[in-house]
Amino acid sequence: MNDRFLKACRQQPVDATPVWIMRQAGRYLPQYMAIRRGTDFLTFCKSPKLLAQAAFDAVDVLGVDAAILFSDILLPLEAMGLPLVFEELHGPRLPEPIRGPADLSRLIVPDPARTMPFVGEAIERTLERLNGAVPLIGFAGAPFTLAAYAIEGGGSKNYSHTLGWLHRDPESFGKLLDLMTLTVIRHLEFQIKTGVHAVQLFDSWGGWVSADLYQREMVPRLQRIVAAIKPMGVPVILYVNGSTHLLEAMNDTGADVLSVDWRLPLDEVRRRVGPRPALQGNLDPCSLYASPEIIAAEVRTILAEAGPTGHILNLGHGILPDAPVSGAVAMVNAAHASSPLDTPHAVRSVEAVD
Ligand code: 1CP
Repeated sequence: MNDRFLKACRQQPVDATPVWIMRQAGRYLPQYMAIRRGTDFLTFCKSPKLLAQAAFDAVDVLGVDAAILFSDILLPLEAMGLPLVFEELHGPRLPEPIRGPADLSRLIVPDPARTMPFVGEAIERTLERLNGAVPLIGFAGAPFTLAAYAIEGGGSKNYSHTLGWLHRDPESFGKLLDLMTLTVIRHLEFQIKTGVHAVQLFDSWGGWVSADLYQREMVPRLQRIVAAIKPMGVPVILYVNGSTHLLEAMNDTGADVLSVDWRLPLDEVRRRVGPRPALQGNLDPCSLYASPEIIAAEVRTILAEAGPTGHILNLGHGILPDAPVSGAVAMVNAAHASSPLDTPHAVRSVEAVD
């Protein structure tokens, strides 16, 4: 197996910087659009054969060093008892959101093997399809992001229902976070037992929370998840979008890899978090609209800022639906053209070491 990705998660030396792309099997990829045609998104997410093909196609087209399970962070919410619909133009929606403590009784902590057998079967089929070529990443939403979807019922401009509840009644909000935490632990354990080689927690909306509240309410729950997963021996990646004010809190979770957005250079991230976690990121998703030469130059800058070990190249958030495939390929090629052990540290990193 190509194990660059797993080695980098463990901060071991690699022959070239590993790379994969968040949402690499999404709408920008003609192969995905072709196999999705005629199947609504939720039916697609429960069709293991199609899911395996989608995950495999992304690896095949891009040449990335890891596959990611094709699923969605919102499926466990359906298993918890919240109806989930997908509207072609608007994306996922939860038409019966929860808005306060009285609604908590509508939620259960599901047994994933029973309520989401299609996830297990998708993992088995994806592993078969990959045939050992690259590792497979499993994932779940982080408790806050899942809670926010359950409360808002979909995307939101200001998360007022969610943050309003958190400020008004942190105790019952904490109960909701605990339900999400248990659900996430069971979901990740299920995926790891079925064979994924690493897991990523997506806290896509975590950046909306202040540093204080994140430290108080989110970090203990994320620590619980990391502590439950760690003994299973697979690396845990924590991704937070808009995380500039949260880097220290993210590091306190004990995650093996911190995945960060594009807003800060990685040498600065490294100075803030210290030597221990590996780092994943952090090309601006909009870089992919530039020429291959510009993309390669931006990747080289990131690799120099990241230093020679413990870096996985990725975007700072998911690839956008209209991004050119050629840009994604240019990004992958630029990472593979690197020889990390020969790459000098960025000047700023050397100063930091001094
Ligand atoms: O290759 C892959 O990564 C595909 C697997 C995958 C993953 C990891 C999908 C398929 N979704 C996700 C995670 C996910 N889902 C996240 C975290 C990542 C991120 O921040 O980008 C989030 C926030 C969701 C929720 C979601 N699902 C949205 C965003 C809605 C909003 O208002 O914020 C959307 C549009 C979806 C649908 C979805 N999930 C996946 C795909 C390919 C799609 C698009 C479906 C389609 O229109 O065909």
